[in-house]
This record gives sequence, structure tokens and C-alpha cells, in this order.
Amino acid sequence: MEDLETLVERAGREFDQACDTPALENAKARYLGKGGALTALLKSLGRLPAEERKSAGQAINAAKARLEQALEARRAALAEAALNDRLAEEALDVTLPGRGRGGGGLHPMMRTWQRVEQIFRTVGFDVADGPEIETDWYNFTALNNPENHPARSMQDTFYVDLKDAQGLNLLLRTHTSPMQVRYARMHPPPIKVIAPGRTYRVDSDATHSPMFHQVEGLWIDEDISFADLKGVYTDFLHRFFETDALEVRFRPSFFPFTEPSAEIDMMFDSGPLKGRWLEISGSGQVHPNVVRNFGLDPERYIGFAFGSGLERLTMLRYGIDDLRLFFDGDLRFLRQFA
Ligand code: 2NM
Repeated sequence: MEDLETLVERAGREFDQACDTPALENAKARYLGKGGALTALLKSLGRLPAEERKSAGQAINAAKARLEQALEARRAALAEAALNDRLAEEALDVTLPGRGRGGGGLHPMMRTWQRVEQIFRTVGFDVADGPEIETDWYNFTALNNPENHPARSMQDTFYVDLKDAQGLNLLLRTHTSPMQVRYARMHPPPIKVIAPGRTYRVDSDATHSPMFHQVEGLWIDEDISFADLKGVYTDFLHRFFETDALEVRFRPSFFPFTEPSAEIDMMFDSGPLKGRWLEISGSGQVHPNVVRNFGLDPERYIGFAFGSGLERLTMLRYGIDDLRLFFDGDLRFLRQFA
């Protein structure tokens, strides 16, 4: 039979080496459990001669007491270590500085939107806002778009599977001009308004997004001419780009809602885009049919309108070369404008 002292020593070592509670309880089972080594010794007492039984029993019981003490000590040490681990893990350093609340920032498109409103307000334009879901009358018919115009096709326009209260077809506005028609029908001349906002067309590639932003301008009175258009728009470009060192030209074009019509091109006199004509806007003298749909007499009222893309203005102002950056939500890009 193994020497009692050796057995106690071996058990003590195994208790001390148990690195967690399950390991310790397994070690306990090997010595003090039902089938444990010490328990087996106690059971074997009955086979000893009577004169040895008493002292052997005392020795085994003393060994058992020492082992139980060692077990308790190890249990306490493990519990304390676990508690310390938890305290370290859940520590809260109340002396750390606060993280603060990250400040939000305006999207570059919104900066342009606000900037455009500000500039036109200073020269007397009102700002109008209205529905992005329109009837085809406001979006097309009132604007002198012929019934068979390709812009009306499903390939170019998002139609909505619902009709309005009067049973009219609904669609996502393809430009902000319908808002100008609404405004003109509610306000007597002089009408001097811009309509900035979101517009939608079935178009999606590197340079077109199905949702984009426009600002359209309208000035109607008894004597508003193309000269006024040239003055207003050139002044706008000077102020938007914060420089007079840019050229502006009006190039004949066609739009159903204006006659005559012109593309507005601009060219910087310096900087990386120097010397290149850039298309910046459509424009023209409002067509008599459209003036009539404003509820006005085209023999008496005349004026101009223009329509510019806010994405294009933003890209030129900040030197952004990829339209998709506006829609990616990449903070590395957006933070530059915060
Ligand atoms: C453009 C180009 C030319 C335009 C016309 C009107 C309205 F309401 F008066 F008929 N609003 N905007 C217009 C004219 C828009 O965008 C390229």
C-alpha cells in the first residue's frame, strides 16, 4: 500500500496544480470521492488486525482532514482569482476623458442646395418646394411636352401604380418644373422663383443616378428678356464659384417648354479646368403654351426659365470626379465637407 504521507503530498500537489474549479473537483474525486484513493484506504481498515486498526484509522482520518483543508484553501484561491479576473475585465476607468458626440455634417449636395437658395434669395427669388410624386399633367402636359414625347415612356420615367384622387396618372417628377407650374398658378406676376429638389429618371450608370437634384429658375413679368437671363445666370455663376474669372456662353438648343432655348456653357479662366467649355444648364424663354398653362396671357407675360443639375455644380465647385461618391455614404469622403 502506498505510503500515506506520499499520497497526501501527491494529492496536495494535484490540488495546487488544478487551474480551475472543474480540474480541482476532478482531483478531489480521485482522492476523497467514493472511489477515491483515501476512501479506499478507509474501506480497507476492516481487513487489518484489530490492534493496528485504531492507529491506522487515526492516521487516515488525519490525512483526510489535511486533504480537505488543502482542498478548501485551493477552492478559495481559485474563487478569488476568478473574482479578480472579472473585476479587471469589467473595470470602468472613470478618469478617462469622455468620447464626446461626433458632430454631424452637411452632405456636399446639401451645401450646394443651401448655397444656391442663398444666392438667388439675395436677388429677389422666392424658393418653392413641392411634391416629388406628380401627375403627368404637371410634369409633362403643362410643360408643352407632346403626348408622344420619349421622356414620357416607361424607359425614361418612373410611373407609380396608383392614380390620384381625380384618377390622374402619377409618376416621380423628372424635373422640378412642375413645381414652377404650381407656383405660377398660385402667385400673380411678377413671378420670380427657384425650385430646387430631388428628381427621378430611369437612368443609372457612372454619370447618371436614378435620383438626382435640380434647381430650376423662373422669372415672368411683362418685360423679362433673354438679357435678364444672361445677367441673372452669369451673376449666379460668379457668386457660386466665388470668382469673376469665368466665361459664359449661350448655345442654341431645344426644349419643349422654352422657345428659343439655349444650353448655358461656362469656362474657367484659371485652375485645373481652365480653357474647357463645360455644360452647366439648360435655359430659354418660356413657351407661350406654358405661360398659358400658368393661367397667364402669353401676349402680356413673358420671361425665362433655366434648369441646372446640383450634382454637376457640386462636382465642379469641389473638384469631385465621380458622381457615385455622393451616394456611397463613405465617411472618408463626407468628412471633408463637415
Ligand atoms: C430646363 C431648361 C429650360 C424650365 C422651364 C420651366 C417652366 F416651368 F417655366 F416651364 N421650368 N424650367 C427649363 C427650361 C428647364 O432644364 C434643363
